[in-house]
Amino acid sequence: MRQRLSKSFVAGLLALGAAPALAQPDAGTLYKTHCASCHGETRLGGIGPALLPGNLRRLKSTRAAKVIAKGRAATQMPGFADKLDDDEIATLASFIYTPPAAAPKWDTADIDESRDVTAPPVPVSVPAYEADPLNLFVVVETGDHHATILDGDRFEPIARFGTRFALHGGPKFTPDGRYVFFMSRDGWVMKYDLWALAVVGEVRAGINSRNIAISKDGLHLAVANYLPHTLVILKTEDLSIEKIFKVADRKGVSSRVSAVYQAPQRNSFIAALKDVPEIWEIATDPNAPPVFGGLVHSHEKGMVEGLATSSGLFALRRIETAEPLDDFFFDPAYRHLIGSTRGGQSAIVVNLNVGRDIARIDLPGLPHLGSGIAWTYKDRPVMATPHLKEGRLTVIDLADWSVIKTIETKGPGFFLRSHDNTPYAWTDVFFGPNRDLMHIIDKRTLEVTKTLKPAPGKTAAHVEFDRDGSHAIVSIWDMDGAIVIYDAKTLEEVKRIPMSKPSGKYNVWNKITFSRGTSH
Ligand code: DHE
Repeated sequence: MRQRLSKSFVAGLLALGAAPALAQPDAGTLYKTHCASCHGETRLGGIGPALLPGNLRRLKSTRAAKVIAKGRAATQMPGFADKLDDDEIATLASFIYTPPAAAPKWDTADIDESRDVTAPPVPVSVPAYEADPLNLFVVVETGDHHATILDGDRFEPIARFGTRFALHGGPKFTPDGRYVFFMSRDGWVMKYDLWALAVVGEVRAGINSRNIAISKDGLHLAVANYLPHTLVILKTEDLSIEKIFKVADRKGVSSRVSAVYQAPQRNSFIAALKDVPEIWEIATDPNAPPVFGGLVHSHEKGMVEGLATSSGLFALRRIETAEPLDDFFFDPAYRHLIGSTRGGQSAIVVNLNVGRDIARIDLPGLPHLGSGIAWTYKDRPVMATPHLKEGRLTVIDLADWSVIKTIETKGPGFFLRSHDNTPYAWTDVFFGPNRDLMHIIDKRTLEVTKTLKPAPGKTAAHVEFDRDGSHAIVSIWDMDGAIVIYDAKTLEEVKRIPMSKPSGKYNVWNKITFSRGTSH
């Protein structure tokens, strides 16, 4: 308000032909005055998220202006409409979408400095509750940036805690199911002790991160970053840095990392690179044979940290592809991956053993391969994937890569789930007017057997089964949302628990056993 008065005062002076006493503050000054204390002087984030174009891709600038004016519910972001006028809000909204003059850096020292590891307030040697620790669900609630730990037998919450802003991707569990790691789009990695029910550490591994993967032995955690172009490997025990790969192809062309995955049978991490036609495989086996390093050219040593090793732990193998591939589905044996091509019209099958493309599958409508699931259909190994731009699922034969069937749905879907103990696969209709529907598909007939509408008008998305596959949990993606528990046989609702936009839920057992029906 004070600024508004001073502006009209300035306008008055101008009308009288006097020199202006005060000029409209520029964007940098506005940012420093109102935003820097929470979002950081260099916009890298602080209490609040980073405000850089790469981090804000998911927020329209008109929406950003609204958030500046009105604040963000259930967060510490206040509204500034009483301090700033519309022009100033628009100036700030546009400023945060402008790349900074100097590219932000996030190197070893920054990561080290951000690391904070603590012991649980009450250390335990057994779980501090009655529930089966291997049938817990971790529910990520992005509405108010919390996570809930749910007893998967009684479907009762047993803990709830605050997380960083905008978690993305599945949390990853140690093989014994004791610890879980979360990642935020701003690069924060949080370690949580599921026995003590306490946060035990945090580190910021990047500025704009994609996802994390844990090694087969649970000792290493890989963080895929868009900004900077790095793949960071942390020690799961204390979140300290083990290695930072500066990501670039053989010729030195730098690349963002789209995602990193654990390949358990191969004892490796596999990374999808956004900007160059290579797939990286990084050994997580201390005794990995020299084949990993055999493909690394020596001129790259100066460019990519840590490439001196050509065998053993973190040895790097590059698999060259005809074009950059994104969004991977792995067959259950982790011998092949299917990756989508840039145009979103087809997918390439890569044989990971021989290290080259072996088939192309015509898959128009932007397949969401990362949500793919596998099962056995008429004695054939198959997978199915939803499509982000078309209302259908495609079922593919994993023996010969042919399309067996296209299943029509009421709109494009995002997630798909099943469990070996159920004949059904559940898929959402994430986009469009039918986003409140959830289709249930019979894996034996490849037909839609039932369509649910758990909360009319609200997006129903993302399903996860409990340990024995007897129940399926559906999310209602709304600030005033819920998780809805269904009997997986009768397909009837059993219970509903209110939650704040529960974006995903993850069952400890299904994750640590790499169930064919769920994401990994
Ligand atoms: Fe995700 C997982 C990439 C947008 C919610 N998403 C993943 C994974 C990748 C990915 C590579 C697998 C990581 C893992 O679990 O380890 N997501 C992308 C994109 O490229 C895309 C399309 C664009 C982007 O902005 O990054 C994208 N994702 C979204 C969303 O808009 C969603 C719906 C809301 C959100 O929170 O951002 C979303 N993605 C999720 C969720 C998972 C996920 C809930 C974990 C699924 C699981 O069950 O494992």
